[in-house]
Amino acid sequence: MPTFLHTADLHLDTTFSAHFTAEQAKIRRNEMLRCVSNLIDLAKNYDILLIAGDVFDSSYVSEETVSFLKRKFAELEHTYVFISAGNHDPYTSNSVYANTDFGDNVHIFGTEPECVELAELKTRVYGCSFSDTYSDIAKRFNKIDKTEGITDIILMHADVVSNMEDGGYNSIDRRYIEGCGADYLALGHIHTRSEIKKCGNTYFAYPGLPEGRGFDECGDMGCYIGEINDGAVKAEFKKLCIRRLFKVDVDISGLSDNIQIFDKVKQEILSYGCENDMYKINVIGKISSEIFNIDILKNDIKDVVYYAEVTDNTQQDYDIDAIAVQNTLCGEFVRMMQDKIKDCDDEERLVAENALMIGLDALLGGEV
Ligand SMILES: [Mn+2]
Repeated sequence: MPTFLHTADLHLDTTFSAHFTAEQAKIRRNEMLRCVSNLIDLAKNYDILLIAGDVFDSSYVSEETVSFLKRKFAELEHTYVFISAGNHDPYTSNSVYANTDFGDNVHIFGTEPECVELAELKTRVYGCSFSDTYSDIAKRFNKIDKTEGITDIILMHADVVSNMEDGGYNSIDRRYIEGCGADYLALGHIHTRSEIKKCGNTYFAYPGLPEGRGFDECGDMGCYIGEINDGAVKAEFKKLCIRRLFKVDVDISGLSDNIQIFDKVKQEILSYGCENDMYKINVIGKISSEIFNIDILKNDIKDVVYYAEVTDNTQQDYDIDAIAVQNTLCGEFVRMMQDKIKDCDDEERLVAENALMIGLDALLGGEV
């Protein structure tokens, strides 16, 4: 009955070049190392540390990252470490895996399925690394012959799809999982954590990344910790991330000054996370462009949270009734559209009202 910590997709040495300055990127990369340092400290309490691929973001791995991992793995006196490399860090002859001695307690699976027996834990760990960006290693695993009293774990970077004939990132499907014969299939590849699921007698899960990197990796991130007893997997999520990312829509309709807008945005984003987190703020609603100033908001919000991106998706808030009585081209356009809207059914009305707004934007020189 081994205990385990299951992680995947560490993506160390991510460049972060899309949104960060070089300085910010360096700091963020170091925070990812900090997160993994905490993860390995936590792993000291477990028999097995399972890492299901994409340890590194690419074939470029810094010397600091390699020596950091060697040092931290060496601290794991009573924990076995297993790594099956993924599509971002395939096991090639030039890879870090082929050229680094990570220590006696660390087993990097090769590019053919292998089994390592841990006699004192009555456990067998099976794994295989990607040899290239694309792979179909799952198809080369034989069904496990169950032995009474032995726990079987498969560690693999794989994409769970509805039909495993589709796709090239080592696709597997539910029929495959049901037939593999493992007690636990420890997966990596999908960056969003899954629940611990079960198919036939096999439990399987994606732990997600321990530290989110972009706004498609939002919320709490961490790993699974648990144990396997007589084929039953009990595991729980453990939060590890240093910072969280959130995407938040804030509706500023009806607000009348930029102080009020800032207060509302601040209150809404901090209801999701805290000052140390990172936010992608989408400002929506109807408001006059005379009032809302995105530069003021950007400037004020950067003093409140660690990182914020702000986009303006507000609509111009026109005083339709006032325009309708004007003796101008805009007035004529509004009166014409209002006549049309009167005769519309519900579905057409939405389209016509939208057309009225777009028409006014065009006539009044706003963005179309
Ligand atoms: Mn990945």
